Amino acid sequence: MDSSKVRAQVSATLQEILSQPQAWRESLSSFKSSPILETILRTTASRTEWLFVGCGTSFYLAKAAAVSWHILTGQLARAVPASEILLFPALYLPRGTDVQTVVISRSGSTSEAVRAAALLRKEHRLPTLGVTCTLNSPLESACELTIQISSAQEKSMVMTRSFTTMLLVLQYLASVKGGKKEFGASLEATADRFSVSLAGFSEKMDTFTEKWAFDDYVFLAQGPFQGIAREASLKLTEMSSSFSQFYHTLEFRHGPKSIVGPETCLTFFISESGKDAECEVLAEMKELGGVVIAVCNQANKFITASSDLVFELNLDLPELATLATAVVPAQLLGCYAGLKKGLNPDAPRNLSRVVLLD
Ligand code: F1P
Repeated sequence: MDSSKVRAQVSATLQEILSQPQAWRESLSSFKSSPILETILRTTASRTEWLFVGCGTSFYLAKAAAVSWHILTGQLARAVPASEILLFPALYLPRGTDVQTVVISRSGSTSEAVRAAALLRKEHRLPTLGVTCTLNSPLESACELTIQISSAQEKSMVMTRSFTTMLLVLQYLASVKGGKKEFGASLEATADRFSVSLAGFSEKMDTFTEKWAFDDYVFLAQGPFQGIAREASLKLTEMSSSFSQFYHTLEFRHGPKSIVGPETCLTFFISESGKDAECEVLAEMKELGGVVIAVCNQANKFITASSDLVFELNLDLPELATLATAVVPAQLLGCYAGLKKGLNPDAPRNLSRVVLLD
């Protein structure tokens, strides 16, 4: 067995990536039957606008949750980094609207997130809902209500299953709020359907990273997948200390494509509704010499012809229910690219598990 495989076996991060379906199953089932679900629905019944807040991965989760909230409930929803709430609150808190805030933090201790929750609640008198994987956290003390998802907690520094699990739980909440029962059932089916593909995805990505070496990574997506592309880019940077960028897929033509060459790895998250236009960009970047990874529900002949590696989710589920699964190939890419560089994805350079400020 080669050294990267040996190290992969002891990588807590890799084990957590591979344990995601189990965490999804447990967390959705306990959230569904928890009294907090009814309490949240009752106390937020009159809210018309939702503001999702977080830092780092939890901010990208806020983005994916906000877009899901809007689609499933029809209500206005936005996502902002906690730092914006602290530095420029007036930009995000229009007077006279009935805003529900949701502050997300795996640790429940990130200073900016906890301070933003306190500011929103105490100074702006806005209702605050915390979402965390940690029991008895400072975030819980700062918020009126808290969703705790302890079965998604991680040993690792880098957030993987906590991201996907918190996203699925927030999407489930949105499905109940929006009266979309079937969508809720789709989320519950995700774990069983996706677990069939996960080990194969991991092997494919391991082989791919062994073969290639890149200077730059790019993650491209449109619509509901934008938050996923941003999180994918962060995973790659954190675990492999590599340069990585994210754009809306069609925006990439407007300048950024100048970096494309054989040392550039471009990952496309292909949506169903934007598939044709996104596939055109994918083919163009292949023509320019880039190495292309496609993540899609089902590949068409254009994707197959122009990609070096294809991850088909193969989920017979609504597109929005596939967001959490779509990020998994990028989690694997970050982990295996880090191992190949001789790094330890469990202990990324310069990072701490929580950013605590004085
Ligand atoms: C947020 C976060 C992580 C990041 C880093 C520091 O943590 O920014 O996304 O990987 O290790 O913390 P949290 O507020 O969700 O606990």
